[in-house]
Amino acid sequence: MSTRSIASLLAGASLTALAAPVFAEGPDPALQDVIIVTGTPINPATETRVTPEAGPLQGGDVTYLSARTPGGARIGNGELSGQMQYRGLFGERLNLRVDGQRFASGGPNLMDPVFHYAPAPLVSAVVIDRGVSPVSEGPGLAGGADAVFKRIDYAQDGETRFGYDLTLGGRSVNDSVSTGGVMGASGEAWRFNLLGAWEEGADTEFGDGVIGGTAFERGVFGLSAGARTDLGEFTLDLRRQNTGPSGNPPFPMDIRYFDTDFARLGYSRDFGEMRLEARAHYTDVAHLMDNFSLRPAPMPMRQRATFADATTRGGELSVSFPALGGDLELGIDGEVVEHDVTITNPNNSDFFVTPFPDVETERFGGFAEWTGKAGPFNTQLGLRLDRNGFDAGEASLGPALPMGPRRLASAFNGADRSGDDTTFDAVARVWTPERHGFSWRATLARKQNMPGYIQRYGWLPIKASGGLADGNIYIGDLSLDPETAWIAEAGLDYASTKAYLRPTAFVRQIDDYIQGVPFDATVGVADTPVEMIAGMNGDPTPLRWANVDARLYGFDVDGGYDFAGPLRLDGVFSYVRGERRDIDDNLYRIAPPNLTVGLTWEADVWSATFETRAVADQDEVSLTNSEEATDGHVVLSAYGEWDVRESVTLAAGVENLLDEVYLEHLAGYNRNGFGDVPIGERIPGAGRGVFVRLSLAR
Ligand SMILES: [Cu+2]
Repeated sequence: MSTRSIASLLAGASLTALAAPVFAEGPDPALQDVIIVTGTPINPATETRVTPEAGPLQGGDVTYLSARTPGGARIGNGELSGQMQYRGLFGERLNLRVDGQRFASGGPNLMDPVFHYAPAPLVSAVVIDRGVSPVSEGPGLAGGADAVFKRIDYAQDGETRFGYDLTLGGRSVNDSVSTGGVMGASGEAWRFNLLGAWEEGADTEFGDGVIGGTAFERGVFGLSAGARTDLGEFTLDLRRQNTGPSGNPPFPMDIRYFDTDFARLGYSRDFGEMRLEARAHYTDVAHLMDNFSLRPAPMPMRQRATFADATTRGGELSVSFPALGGDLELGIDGEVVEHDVTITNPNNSDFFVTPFPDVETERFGGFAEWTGKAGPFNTQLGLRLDRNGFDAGEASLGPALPMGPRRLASAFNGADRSGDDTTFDAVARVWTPERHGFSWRATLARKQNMPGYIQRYGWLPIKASGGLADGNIYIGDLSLDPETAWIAEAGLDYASTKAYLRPTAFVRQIDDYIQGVPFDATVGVADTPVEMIAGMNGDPTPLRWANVDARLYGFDVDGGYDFAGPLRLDGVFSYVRGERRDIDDNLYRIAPPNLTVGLTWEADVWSATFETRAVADQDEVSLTNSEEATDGHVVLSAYGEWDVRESVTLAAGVENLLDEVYLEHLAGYNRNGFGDVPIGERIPGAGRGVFVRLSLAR
């Protein structure tokens, strides 16, 4: 084994085959996994080579990438609507950020989950909070992740620097292109870059034909700038994303557009040993979806076009300074979020209804986080307290709506829709300094999560479930309590010159876990207005959101071994089990046990990997959500990369070598009549296809 590969093993440079972690990056490897996506090395001190991630290009959605990490999985609700699952939790339970910014999605079914706004060509790294997120990053039930954007950073040497970091990719399985990146200039005291991305694809093919409604298009443009002055550092980030018509086969509707604006102002200044940071941010989402333009149109009477808007205004202020033998960070933060949704029929102006009228939630919180040495241990201790308020406006309906919805609307309008709750988080993490290659770690945490606006305010029986895509109609509950998770984890990180291994076992006991339960005791008997309307809308057994008791536990590990000579083996294994504690049932949409192993031949300027991904059956399914079991499968891929010359890297490969037809357990059930997947069947994985990706960076 050469010195280069030893160094790169530690720096993660050559471990990119499975998007394996970068050990020498970030605040501490015990706390975070860093997946380098492409281009710019994050830490120039340990990495000078351009090291594009050599995993197969599976699309522009970075959740394909986070799914390749321990505990990671992807909820497939559309090519641009993938949700990260982490140790069995997904959706708004995870604390997800795009380039450090928190914001609310616009779609009531999360057609635009947070990472919808992080197209892969713009992302330099996905930083995953291992296990639980630190309280300083905001609330969230357990773990989280940040999709960090590429950037032309301040120059180091006093000279003006021009730089770019671009990715050009294509896949044959859906005739897609995925291009974008950043370009700009910087000096020691200033930096400026433009950013942009364009992605477009046709329907995805699989062994038995095409998957209808999987075409997509998305464009982003914006800028990032910073200035270091005598008064401190100022930063500005502006970005616009226009998502065009993009299919969501597991949902009743498809994306017509998302027009979303992001803005952020930042300020930081050092006063001796104290550091002050402040940020103000704004996000505005405008969304239209419908059930007729990207799938067989229903009769004019049943055509629907739904407008949804969301606005987030937020800010953060923190100071950090040495204290008690470590570093103490004290901060306040918060945001005001507005949601509004209107369902229309484009053929009948008398038909409109507001299922989530003028919902407003606000949060104001404070935290204290101390990082330092406690005896022989490295320690992170955090406390967070948040005050959460919520309110909704009055539902309105057009004259074309029948009596049933009218009665429900007037009951909703007569109810007390406002309230508040205090949530409290505590995190304690310890890990030992690395000794003989070993670092032991343990986490204890209590985390809380507010009910979502869908779960609280859904007064109209419709299939808006915050992205569950289980086909059920849901009804909200104004009196839901916050979810409370009690989390324990233990694991170790081992790294030597030849091998690495990072196993973790975890348990998450969740009280007041919010999920659907049968609407009443007489399931299937339409003896309430809700059940009658739900029956007319296609689900005679609707669910209502309720606080139940749940538990998630499991084990995951990644590891690798560098054989004598150019051969290397890397692998990731994840196992998670989710169950109800109050009744005999499983949690919905939990990833089956899975193992990915890559065997890599690594030469000086090129490498080639043969990858096997084995997924077990999943029959621990949720009866409440009518979830279907899936069979296991094995998918083979091969790919490689070549450093053509400095700052130019070419990657290429074949995914699904044997053109296997397989069902992803976490993909939804097809509801789009176009294409070759029968309605009601789980959406299959992509068929055989080649990809190429060219990365240019300097
Ligand atoms: Cu939508």
